[in-house]
Amino acid sequence: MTETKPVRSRTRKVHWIPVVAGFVRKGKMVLVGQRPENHSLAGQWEFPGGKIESGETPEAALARELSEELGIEADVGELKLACTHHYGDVNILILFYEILFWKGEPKAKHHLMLEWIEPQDLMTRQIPEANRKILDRIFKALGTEWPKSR
Ligand code: DGT
Repeated sequence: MTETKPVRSRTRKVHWIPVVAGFVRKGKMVLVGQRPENHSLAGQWEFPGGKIESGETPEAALARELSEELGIEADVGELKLACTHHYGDVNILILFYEILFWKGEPKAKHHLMLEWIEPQDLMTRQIPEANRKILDRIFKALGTEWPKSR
């Protein structure tokens, strides 16, 4: 009788968290929010958004997050950028959508503070490493040139 060896999978289970974020635009400006104290990456400036819940489409998740965080009714536009990152043992996939139209005035219902900034101001802000490492792609998605002095 021939001995059959157990087949061992080489793939380890990886924990992925899908996240959506919005490039909320007003002319050249984009909206950023400062992450609250009791959350990871506290004090860092991010694009509003959050985790996709089970059964949600990414667009519905972003519309929900923008309603909860900013109190606006957003018309979720084009998917502009996707990236991955890992923090410790967690992997995140972030989908960035353009938000050109919405109802209501954004208010900081979740963030410490909201600010409309020029994309180039992201260079000098404390932003999540997931965003820092793709800043050139973020600038491109926002239609901004990578500063020549770098
Ligand atoms: P956490 O991370 O467990 O403290 O939970 P939340 O509720 O603060 O995080 P949430 O729901 O905003 O999830 C977004 C995750 O994606 C969080 O780990 C931070 C990360 N992230 C990286 N860049 C961005 C960004 O530009 N916008 C948003 N909204 N999240 C970002």
